[in-house]
Amino acid sequence: CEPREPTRTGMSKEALKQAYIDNLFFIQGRFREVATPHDLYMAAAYTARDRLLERWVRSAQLFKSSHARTVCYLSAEYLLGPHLAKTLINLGISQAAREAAEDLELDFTTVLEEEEEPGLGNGGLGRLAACYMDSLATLGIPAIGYGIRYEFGIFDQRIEDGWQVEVSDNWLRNGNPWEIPRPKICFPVCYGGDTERYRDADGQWRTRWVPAMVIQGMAYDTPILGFGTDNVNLLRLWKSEAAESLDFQAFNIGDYYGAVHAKIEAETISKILYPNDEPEAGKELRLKQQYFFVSCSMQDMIRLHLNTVGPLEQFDQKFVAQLNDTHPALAIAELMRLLLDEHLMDWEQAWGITHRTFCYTNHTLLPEALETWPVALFERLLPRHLEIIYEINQHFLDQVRVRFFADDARVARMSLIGEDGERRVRMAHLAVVGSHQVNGVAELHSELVRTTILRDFHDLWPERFTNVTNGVSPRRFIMVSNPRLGRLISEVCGGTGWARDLEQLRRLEEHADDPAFQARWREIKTAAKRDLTEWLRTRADVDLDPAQLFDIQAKRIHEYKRQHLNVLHIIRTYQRIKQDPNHDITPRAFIFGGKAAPGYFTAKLLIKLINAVAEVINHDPAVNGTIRVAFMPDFNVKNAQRLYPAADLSEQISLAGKEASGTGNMKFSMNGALTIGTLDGANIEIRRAVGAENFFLFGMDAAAVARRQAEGYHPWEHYHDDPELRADIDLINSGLFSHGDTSLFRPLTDQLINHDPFMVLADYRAYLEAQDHVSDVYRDSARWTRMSILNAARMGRFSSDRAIHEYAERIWKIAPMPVEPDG
Ligand code: 26Y
Repeated sequence: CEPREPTRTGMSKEALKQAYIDNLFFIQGRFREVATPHDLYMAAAYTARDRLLERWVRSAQLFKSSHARTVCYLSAEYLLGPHLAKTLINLGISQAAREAAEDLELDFTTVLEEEEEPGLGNGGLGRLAACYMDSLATLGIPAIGYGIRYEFGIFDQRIEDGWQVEVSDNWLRNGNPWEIPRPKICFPVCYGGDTERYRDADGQWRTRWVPAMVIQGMAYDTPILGFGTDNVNLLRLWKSEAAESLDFQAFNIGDYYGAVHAKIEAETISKILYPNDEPEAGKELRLKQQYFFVSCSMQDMIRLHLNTVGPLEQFDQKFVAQLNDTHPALAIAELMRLLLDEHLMDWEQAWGITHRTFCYTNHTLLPEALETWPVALFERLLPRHLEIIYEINQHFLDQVRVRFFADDARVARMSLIGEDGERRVRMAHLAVVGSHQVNGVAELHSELVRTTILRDFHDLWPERFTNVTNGVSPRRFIMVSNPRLGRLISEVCGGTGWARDLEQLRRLEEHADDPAFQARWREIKTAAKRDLTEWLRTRADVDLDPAQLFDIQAKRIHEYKRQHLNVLHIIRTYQRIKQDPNHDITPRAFIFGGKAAPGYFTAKLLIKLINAVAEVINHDPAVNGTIRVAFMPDFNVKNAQRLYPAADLSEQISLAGKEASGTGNMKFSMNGALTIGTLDGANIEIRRAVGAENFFLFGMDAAAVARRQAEGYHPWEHYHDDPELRADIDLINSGLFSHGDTSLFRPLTDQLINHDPFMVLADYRAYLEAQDHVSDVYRDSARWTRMSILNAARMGRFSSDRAIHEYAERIWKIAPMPVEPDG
């Protein structure tokens, strides 16, 4: 008889079963008969976690003893998605776990469904951070992800009477088995007060910050395991607390209420994720959040460095810090403060270290999305950082003046402080000046960064600018979300190696015209469509037909993403059916998913419009089910995983020049959806990769958009000149979709006819033509299937592993450090 494997680390089915039963008993305190679904999930999570922790400890030992160079990814958001399924896959024990569950008479899927996902992000930027953490571990690159442990993540979305209703996301309610609290890893974080000058022991003039308030941040660690490796990295999220250790009690003697109030104020800082992807004016708490996590993270990095490598002069050899947009850009000023004020370094040396440590990724060109903070707010909250920013600015502008003599306009444009109107700190300028590399997230986007918003900086430091096109995790978005497709690919590639080397998808190409393979491909797509149909039937009270073309637009609701263009096409199709019941229409299900920022009125009205159109079309006997419209409530990672595998057509229809990259476009295409899209963001590169003949292109490109805008755009002319467009908009205004209320959607339609900042009307005709082409091609099932296979086959480049490899080689200068398998 074979020796029994250790229960907590064994990988066999038998070891997993024993571990599961132990965990149910000793951690949840339950036996099978009385266990709730949540108990069953927790026992499974702990079973996976034990195996994770064992690898984590080995990784940490290796990284520490070898003084490994480490990437610190600074991000205000991480949209991780459920842990359990991904962890089992990365451990390579999915199948064993499934069989163990079968033996124990557990429904594996129900156990997985029980997990509440950490929704610590809004959308693309937060999900990108999660994919990058996954790839860093998979590539064996030592990394720490720093962020905020929001007590409430992105709100849950319900749809009531067609409107979005926000419900708070109490994700920690039932406990979080994936995090390890580290009460000993905590740092003070200060706000307010004043600065004062003093002479240090060497008689040097120095500055110290005398704050008005001190709180503390405590670390919560989540281990992140790579796929097919034993490397585990660390996601370290900070929770804010009252700084009781700092004599807080004595300070508040006799003031019990005051003490409780201070505690609440401290805890407020990491309480909730702001559900916007555009800055809101005057949100002091957001600035506090940004400083909070950045200060904890920089203090932690200095502590780690002093514990291992030693002299702070070598800080930038140990660490490189990547700023995920400007949200953590304050880290530049904070590292300067720590080096100058706490470690008594001189300016030149501190600046050299800081500048060599940071890199900055820009994620937006929209002027309204660029972060700036009022100088007055800064002065009140972070007086020392404002002084440091002024000094950085002085050194920087001196450089600009030397290079561009007597060009005052340029100096004003480039300054870290905007002087038009209320004086404001420009965070993107701080990020560029304090970093040695700056990148955009798709080729077009990086080009526009260089030539528009950061043009002056590119003139000064062209070598600083580069591009790294985004990527997504094939583990999450193929293996976890579409296991049927994953199995087929493994069959073709002879194993699961493709999931670490996505270029292997090319092997699918040989089968693109094989009728038997095509039939299997279609069967996988149809099965996913059936799953989604079933889910939508119970959750959204809508009945789809898996034989229809599934046309999906899933992303945040935003005018620049142009969900309304999609709606106009639906209304056009509806009118065609009404006008000619014999009109030969390709049956379609139009499916939407996405959250609107709670304060973004137009986006919320768009959700209402989609649901209103759905209600009419889905119940009109004249339509007879030929077309259907569905809004998937609560688009999050879990639900996204149901959508991508089921899509025939992916809608990527933003106005050219507005979507920095997009990542949903990649997730759809990897799952065999064809794209209808504009020449925007990464669409351009996807089209190039899959071949123009396998992509439905329409609309103006970025240059045409710029020209149209320059010559003066008049949407009213399109409305006037195009009778079908006019009829579609008029139908909305007629009240047909709003029980006779002719004013409900006026804010939307008026905006389109009179302003149309995202040129929906200008692209309307081209979009309809492309959609007609889609309908024609879909009728030729062999042709469509071939295109679908080729799309998936050619998506290798869009793995986040490729993106991380580029960052590591070109930007971070860091090599993998593989953790050897145990024993
Ligand atoms: C300022 C704060 C409120 C804020 C919070 C979140 C601002 C922006 C965001 C999120 C931005 C975001 O998700 N941007 C998206 O990043 C993706 C990853 O690079 C891109 O693919 C996508 O085009 C871009 O819109």
